Amino acid sequence: MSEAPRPTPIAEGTVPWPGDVAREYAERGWWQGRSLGAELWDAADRRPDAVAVVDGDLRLTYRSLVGRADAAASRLADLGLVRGDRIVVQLPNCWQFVVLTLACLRAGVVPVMALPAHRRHELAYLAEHSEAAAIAVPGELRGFDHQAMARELALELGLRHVLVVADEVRPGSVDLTALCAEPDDDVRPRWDGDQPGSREVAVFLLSGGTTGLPKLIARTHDDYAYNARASAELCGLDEDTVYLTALPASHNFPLACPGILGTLLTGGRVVMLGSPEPERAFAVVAAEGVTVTAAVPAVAQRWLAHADEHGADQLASLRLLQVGGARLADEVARRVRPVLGATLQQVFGMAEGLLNYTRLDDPDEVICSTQGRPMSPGDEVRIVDESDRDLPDGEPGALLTRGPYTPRGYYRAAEQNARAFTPDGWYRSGDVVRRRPDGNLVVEGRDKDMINRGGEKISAEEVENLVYRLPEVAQVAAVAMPDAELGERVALYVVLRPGASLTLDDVRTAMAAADVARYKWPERLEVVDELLTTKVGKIDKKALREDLAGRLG
Ligand code: OOB
Repeated sequence: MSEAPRPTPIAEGTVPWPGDVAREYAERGWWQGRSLGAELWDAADRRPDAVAVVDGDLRLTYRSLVGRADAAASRLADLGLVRGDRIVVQLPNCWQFVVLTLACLRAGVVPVMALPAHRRHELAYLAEHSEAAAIAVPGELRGFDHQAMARELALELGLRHVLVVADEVRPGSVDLTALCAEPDDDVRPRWDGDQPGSREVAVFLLSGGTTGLPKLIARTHDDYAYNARASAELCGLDEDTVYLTALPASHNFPLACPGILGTLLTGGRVVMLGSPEPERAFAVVAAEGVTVTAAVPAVAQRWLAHADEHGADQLASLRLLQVGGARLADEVARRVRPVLGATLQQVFGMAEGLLNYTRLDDPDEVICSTQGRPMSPGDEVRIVDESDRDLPDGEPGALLTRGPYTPRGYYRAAEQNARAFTPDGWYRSGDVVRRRPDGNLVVEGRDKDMINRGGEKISAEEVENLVYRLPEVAQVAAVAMPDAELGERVALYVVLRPGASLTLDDVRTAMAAADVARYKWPERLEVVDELLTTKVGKIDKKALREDLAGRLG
């Protein structure tokens, strides 16, 4: 193994934990000083013949999984992609996602975890901001030609490679399925190239979005391995665990809470499924004996409705249903065990780090009416008023946090960091929570300008910036519209220029033309004479939300 003499190539732009804090995290054993790759390969070596990944008819043993990932690391190196390079990864839930991610973790190539729903608008920004060398996409997905989009982007931005999972890989693109194939004579059996240090960046996650442009969260090997390992332990994962990945795999929740990485660290089995749609998902749970899965509240509600109609016999093996990403209504929470037969775990987490979980043996009252408590004894949580003064238990306030898996700043974002982090490194989550005397947190709302559409986070500012491009628009505000199915959808309040007219369709057409991910497209338009403002003249979003509630009846 060659020790890299050069400095960490991408430490620039990240905000490290202070030295004494990092030392404590290491001394307490939370940071193990090893790369995620090293930890995963150890786990694989303990159970080489056990099935690690299932995708449809394909079943990969641990031996095959790490063999393929090692081979993929070599093949990436042959393409000139080495430690410190970034790849924008936009893949659906498929086995290639797992092999590519493991290859990256092994060789120190950093995946930028994009969503399948993203389009040029998002991907161009992510590629540029991360200075990506390559992009990985499906050929076609839900009728959209990702390969064509990726090749345009590559040309425009000078990406060196387009990696594609498809039956038909066009000349000039790299066949990602072949890249993830079993080792052949051309590649060394075990990756013996550069390996990343534990304090280096393992993955870039995307922030939930409160600013005009999404931010990248640089999660290190030390912190992300702890995130996955400690989550796996808290959730009682073991070698018999069969984890169903039904949410988009590049989200922190299904990736590492404990998700794919936590399951693989424990020697369990990961089942990849393209969508959480209940008919398919229930059948796969039954066929594969799934024991654990993660859902957002909108998915949990669909599963409950499906079970109401067709029963839940197919879910007999399901032991644990994790629900998070948005507030789960207490009434819905109370139906999970009786209807689906699984223990509910509420998860209040964030890609920025802090994870709160209800514990498996908590009383029903805690599981059904709180969003749990921090995972780690190293997690620090403060609940504060507008002046950052600590509030007593029981009083709702803004959540601030620091800890062994919560980085101290976004990547290359000094200006946003000044707002989103306090000078002594507390992350301002933007959530309004209350702490009960038993330590559990209840999410009461939020003070950040974001719309949570079925767990997908949409920055109001980003939508507003896009709408301001329309010549008809004088003033715009994007606000959350309550929705029974998804929790929230995007609604717009618009003041038009004199004589102009505008319909919702016009706005959505403009969003499509700007290649914006569809989940961000507004779903209601209110044209008004003026926008309600606060005493200091800022647009009053709270008043607008109340106005909208009135109009919706
Ligand atoms: C998860 O991560 P992100 O980064 O997509 O979004 C984080 C935000 C939180 O700040 C909060 O506003 C909201 O999503 N949220 C919840 C929640 N879980 C997340 N709000 C109310 N109740 C909950 N249970 O969403 C995420 C990351 C890891 C695990 C689970 C969820």
